[in-house]
Amino acid sequence: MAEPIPAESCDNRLERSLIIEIIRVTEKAAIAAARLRGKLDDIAADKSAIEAMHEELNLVHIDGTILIGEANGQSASKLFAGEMIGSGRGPKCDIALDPLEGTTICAKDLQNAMSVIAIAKPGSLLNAPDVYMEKIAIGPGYKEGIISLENTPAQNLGSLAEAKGVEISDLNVCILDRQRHGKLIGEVNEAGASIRLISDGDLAGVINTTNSYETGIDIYMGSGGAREGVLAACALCCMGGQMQGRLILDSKEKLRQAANMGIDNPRRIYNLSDMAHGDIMFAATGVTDGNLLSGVRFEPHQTVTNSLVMRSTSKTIREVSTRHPLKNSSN
Ligand code: VTB
Repeated sequence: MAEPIPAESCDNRLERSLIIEIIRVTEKAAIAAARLRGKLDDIAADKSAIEAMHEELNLVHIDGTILIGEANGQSASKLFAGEMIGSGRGPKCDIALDPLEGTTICAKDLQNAMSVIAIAKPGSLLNAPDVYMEKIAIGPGYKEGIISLENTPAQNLGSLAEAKGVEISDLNVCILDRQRHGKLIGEVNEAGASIRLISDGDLAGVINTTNSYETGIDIYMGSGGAREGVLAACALCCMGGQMQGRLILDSKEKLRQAANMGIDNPRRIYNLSDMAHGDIMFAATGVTDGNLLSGVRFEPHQTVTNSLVMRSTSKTIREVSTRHPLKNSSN
């Protein structure tokens, strides 16, 4: 008979076999979302991914608490922050997740929609409210502190160009295509860098900085969801890189929400390790095709998923392609 799993078995580290368990979770959510790919219904796609992730995550042997989850009260009565999740038989952990990062991308079948989860030892992730976050990120291999939210875009681009031994005009900056970024886009353009404007999905935008030769993206700048910011920090914690984030608390309500979550300095700049540190596992499965991951492929007899799974402690990065025989593909 199988031994029960002792809750203390992972006192210092999360059990590494959890890696394979969390891929199942994002695979399942990605397949569910991909069935609604290109159907122009972002709410249905999101809901489908939430349901699937919720079901699968509850089978994983963890005693988990969702820290970064779905916004409570929207399509999500599941996977909201504060929800206890997992079988309860296993290590205590905090979870950040997004069953469908890029709901609109999925609905329009554009690039880089994915299903994402990160699990961490309790207390290792920033408990971020559902607001925007200013972000700046670069990949690994540079001297610490060469970019900062306190610098102008031109200063950051100058430092990065110098560190890379190139001209600013050789750099490509990923920015979300939003009106609020008008000033930033103008300054980056003025400084001479190229810009890759993305319609959504700044998590992929940040991750893409870790492999600039392949993705063509050297640096991420601009504001997006704070929760996506924490997920991006989890990914960089595993892949290496630098990132800063600052919450945008531009109303009394948001300030109150943040204060209730223990954020006493609303202008604080969070470094990568303030947003995510320690023992973190991160998994992402592509929903639509992207330069990071291929999307779910439905074939006559199988469904194929592509995932990325990583651990901060070992810094292993695995690319997992899974073939799900058709009868199991919705299991
Ligand atoms: C941001 C970004 C996400 O949606 O949350 C964005 O972080 C929403 O921004 O990656 P707007 O409110 O300006 O539309 C994504 O792009 C996709 O979830």
